[in-house]
Amino acid sequence: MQQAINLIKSSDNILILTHKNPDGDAVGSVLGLAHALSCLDNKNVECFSKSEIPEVFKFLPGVSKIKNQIDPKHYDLVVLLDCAFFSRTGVDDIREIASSHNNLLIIDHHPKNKTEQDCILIIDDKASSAAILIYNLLKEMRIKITKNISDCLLTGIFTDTGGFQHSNTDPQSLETAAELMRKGSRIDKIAKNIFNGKNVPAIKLWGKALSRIQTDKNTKMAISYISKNDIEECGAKEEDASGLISIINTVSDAKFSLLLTESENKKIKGSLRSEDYKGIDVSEIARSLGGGGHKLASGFEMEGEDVENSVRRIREMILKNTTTLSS
Ligand SMILES: [Mn+2]
Repeated sequence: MQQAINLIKSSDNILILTHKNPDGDAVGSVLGLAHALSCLDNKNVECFSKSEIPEVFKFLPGVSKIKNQIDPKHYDLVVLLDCAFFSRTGVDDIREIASSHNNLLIIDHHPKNKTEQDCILIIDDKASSAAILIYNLLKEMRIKITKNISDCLLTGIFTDTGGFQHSNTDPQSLETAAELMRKGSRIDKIAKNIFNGKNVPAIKLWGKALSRIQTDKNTKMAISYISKNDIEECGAKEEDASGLISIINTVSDAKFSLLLTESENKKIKGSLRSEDYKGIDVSEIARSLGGGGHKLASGFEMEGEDVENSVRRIREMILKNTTTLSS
């Protein structure tokens, strides 16, 4: 931690970036850290996300600071948040950044055995969110937590714990949330923006996916899908499917749930969820399909154009590849 603090203090030009398809923790952590470092003297802080920031997070203060292009200049420090590999940021030619910075700091809470080389790490896979790690870092640096910082970090904790409902909700998450509420942040406002700000096209899209949920005896999963056609017909956006997997995951007699989404450029995106008491590690399934993530929330991406065919194909692959299903 001290090494990271020294590095931050001695860097003037700092670039903060996160994984593509950023979630609330990614966006909240980037902005929380950016607000905090911008308060320090003589720091130029820039933020990057390859993907557009989902509409539901646009209430966060300073969201327009996140650019989707990197200014190709020299950075003293690049901070990678909520992931441990440049490849996760979706930047095509990573050498453009990698060669232009002196130091790399990774702050992440995903379980892993590898990270980028030659970097300073703040990694804790017991932490419910990257936002908690940022909070601890700022406390250690004695940076005053402003309302802007706390809104961003609380959003990160709130979303990564599924609104304090997932099994990663621990005393540290609640204590940190309480601290952030004392700075003036309000969970009800965050919840309203994230869960209750749905537009009609998004709800219609959820309806389509929910109406075709199937449970599968062999794989023990609840599965549904969204095609590009659905998104078009509903007048929705791909990001409107975010959060839907949690509803599919409420099917009681399934061990885990899977939502497949046909996305741009001939890719099928898969989101996997389970619950602690169901005794399954979905990250194992995700890894067998070329993805990764947490034990109870993982994802993968694969080539494919036809989502209905992919449902069949992926079901077979899951049956073949996964040993935990027999447990
Ligand atoms: Mn996270």
